[in-house]
Amino acid sequence: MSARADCLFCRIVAGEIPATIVHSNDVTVAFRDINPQAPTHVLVVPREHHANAAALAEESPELLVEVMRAGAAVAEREGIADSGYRLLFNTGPDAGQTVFHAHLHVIGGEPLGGMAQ
Ligand code: DGP
Repeated sequence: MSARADCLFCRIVAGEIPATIVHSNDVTVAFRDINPQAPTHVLVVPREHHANAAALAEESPELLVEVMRAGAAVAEREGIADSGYRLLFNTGPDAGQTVFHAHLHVIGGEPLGGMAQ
């Protein structure tokens, strides 16, 4: 799927909006969340536009795997792989999804309570 001019994360991927990039490869980009909920809070996005994780799973399942692999690589690089971290996709408005370009939250760096972000 091609980049969308009205999509915030497409614009970050394109370098049109600044972000603190911590990891990138041919198919994914990872950058720090602007409103971190824990000492480490990174978002991993596919370079291609997909509206949410469910759409990504349907439209490009191999890319979903790459997003998960990038999340694990970020956790290693951030030094939280051994202590543990949360991988989270908010999917749809009731889950609190506010940006409709699939993104994996990588959250950790302290003990995390409950299930919610
Ligand atoms: P969600 O609620 O799952 O759709 O998460 C969207 C996240 O995106 C939220 O945690 C805040 C983050 N965010 C929103 N705008 C920006 C931005 O311009 N830059 C960065 N780095 N993060 C953003």
